[in-house]
Amino acid sequence: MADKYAIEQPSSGEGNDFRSGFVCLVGRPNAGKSTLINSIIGRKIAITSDRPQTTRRTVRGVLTRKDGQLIIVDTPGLHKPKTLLGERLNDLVRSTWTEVDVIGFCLAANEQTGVGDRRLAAELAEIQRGPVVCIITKTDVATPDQIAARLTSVQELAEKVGLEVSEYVPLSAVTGANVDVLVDLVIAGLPVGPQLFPATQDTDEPEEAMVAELIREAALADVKDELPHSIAATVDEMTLREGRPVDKPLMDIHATIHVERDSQKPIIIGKGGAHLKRIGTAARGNIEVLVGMPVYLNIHVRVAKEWQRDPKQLRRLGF
Ligand SMILES: Nc1nc2c(ncn2[C@@H]2O[C@H](COP(=O)(O)OP(=O)(O)OP(=O)(O)O)[C@@H](O)[C@H]2O)c(=O)[nH]1
Ligand SMILES: [Mg+2]
Repeated sequence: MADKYAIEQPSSGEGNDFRSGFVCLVGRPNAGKSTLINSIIGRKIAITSDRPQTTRRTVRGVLTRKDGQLIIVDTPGLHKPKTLLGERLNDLVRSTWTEVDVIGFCLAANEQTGVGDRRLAAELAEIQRGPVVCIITKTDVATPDQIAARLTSVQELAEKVGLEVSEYVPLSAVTGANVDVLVDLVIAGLPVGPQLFPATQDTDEPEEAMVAELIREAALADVKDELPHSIAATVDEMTLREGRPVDKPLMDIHATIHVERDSQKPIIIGKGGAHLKRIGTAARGNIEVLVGMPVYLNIHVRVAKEWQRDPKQLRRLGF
């Protein structure tokens, strides 16, 4: 496969200095990993929310430049698991970081260095093979003093646990400040190698999976408390409506939101279906951008009893 795509490799003049490889973003929940991958790729390929533990699958983004190709992998936030789903998500992070060339350790500038950071740093020190870049995120919502203090405490932490940090990069994925600096230095740290994906491809996420995620994101956006963790979304069918004029295509999408308990179903649906309608409208906007045409979206709500703890249900939902 690499050979096939190597033909498409942009010529670099000198020939053999094109770099390629994988970087994964790891960090505590809510550190801003998914927002950062979207900022680097330049469009929404991973969903984000202000709820911790939003990401549940690895999402790969591909950035191709003249000097190299960076495959950037978003991972779930590493946390203390309370359910089988939580354990699976942590396992996914740990299996992902062993397979990449560079690790981007994300820590929010507006938070204090705490126990969770210490645990994660110590674990990274233990598995370290290649460069680890410390990314101090969300600098737009931190004062210069806060950023400096966070940098110092993370530096001290790295020294204490024996984590070798190749670079510290404070940035904001929201304003874009310093994101280019991160990309430049990560690409420079990749091994010389061929282009692995076609230059026109910016993710290998299947469209259906992205649609399901956009529905989950819309549902996460306005439910309270524990409910975010209980929600899963799947796409049952995605087809082009037949008999439409060529210049006016329409996509029919049938999807399901799964909740864990009977009592959660009316919360998602809302009075007279008002809440579900709001979720559908919000999701549809992003889905239409993704698929590039108008969408008819039908969402069904289903109870999958205690799915976060049930291996069979987890398998059905793709975990
Ligand atoms: N102001 C500001 N907010 C940010 C920035 N990056 C992320 N956020 C916000 O922080 C929250 C969490 O962002 P995510 O990107 O979903 O965080 P994550 O690390 O992927 O979280 P998990 O998937 O739960 O591990 C969201 O509300 C984002 O809008 C940033 O650079 N500046
Ligand atoms: Mg995320």
